[in-house]
Amino acid sequence: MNPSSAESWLVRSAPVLAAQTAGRPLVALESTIVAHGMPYPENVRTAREVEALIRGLGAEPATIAVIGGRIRIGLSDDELELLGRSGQARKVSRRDLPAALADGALGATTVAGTMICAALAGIEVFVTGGIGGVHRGAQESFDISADLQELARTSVAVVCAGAKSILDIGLTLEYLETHGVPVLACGQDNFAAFYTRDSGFRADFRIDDPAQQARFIRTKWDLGLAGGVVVSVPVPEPAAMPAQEIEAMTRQALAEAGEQGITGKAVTPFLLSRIKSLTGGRSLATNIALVKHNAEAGARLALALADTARGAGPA
Ligand code: PSU
Ligand code: MN
Repeated sequence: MNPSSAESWLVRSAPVLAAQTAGRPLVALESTIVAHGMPYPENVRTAREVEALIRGLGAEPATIAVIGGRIRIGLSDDELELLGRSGQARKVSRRDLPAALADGALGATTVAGTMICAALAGIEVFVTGGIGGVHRGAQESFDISADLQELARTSVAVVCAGAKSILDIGLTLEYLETHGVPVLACGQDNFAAFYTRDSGFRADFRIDDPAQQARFIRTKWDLGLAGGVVVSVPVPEPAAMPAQEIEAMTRQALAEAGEQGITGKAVTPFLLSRIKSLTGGRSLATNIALVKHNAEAGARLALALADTARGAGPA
């Protein structure tokens, strides 16, 4: 890839440009969670609150989307509103990015899509809700999120509340191990499970301190070990869903997806939306709480990473 040819596809917002020029740390945010992961108007409200939290901690948020044939790094309030309420935005992963740009379509970037764009824009930290992963029954469906392959190749730290609990978490961790993607747990030993705190699987490394997380990540990249790092931050205890309840709802939603023949990129939005209805909206409140919590962890990590000079080597 020639970075200078990619640069012509990027449009940075004025605040993002100002932050980058001043050397202030940036935090990338995705837009699939806005367009496909949450209903309107909670999606747009949450997106704005997440941006404000990051700004309040001294980093600059950069929500990423495809608008008018360009990759937009940083959106205005009107653009967020457009993405959140249009209902027409495409879900844009690695596969979809060239088409969305060539067509001039409105595109909401997934974790994979956002990682690509963040890396092109020189942003090292990205906050989401929960990463995609290996779906339950993947031995039949082959449904493995492109997020995992992206983590294997694109050098961005992804702060999340683990992998979404609709997935096979054990297989997701196996996949990440195979591809050399370290999973750092923050605040506990185990990998988080999105709506709940504990997936029942130990993370590879526990690092609570953002400065130490930053050292780990910088060392990986200094060594030329390209690829992402997963930073797992459990949902705050008061906002977590009861594990048994969420598991029962997940099984029901999965069964309905099967009956209705839902496949491909429609699977995850369908499951999140069904679980929201089945829990009477409580899973949405959990999702909002965990994203905000991740935003704080991501802003702290971005500040710490900015303090570790690129390529500086051992202290
Ligand atoms: N986190 C959330 N809600 C979401 C997502 C993440 O709290 O909707 C999105 C991300 O964009 C992620 C996508 O990349 O779900 C996974 O989709 P799939 O399983 O089709 O790869
Ligand atoms: Mn999929």
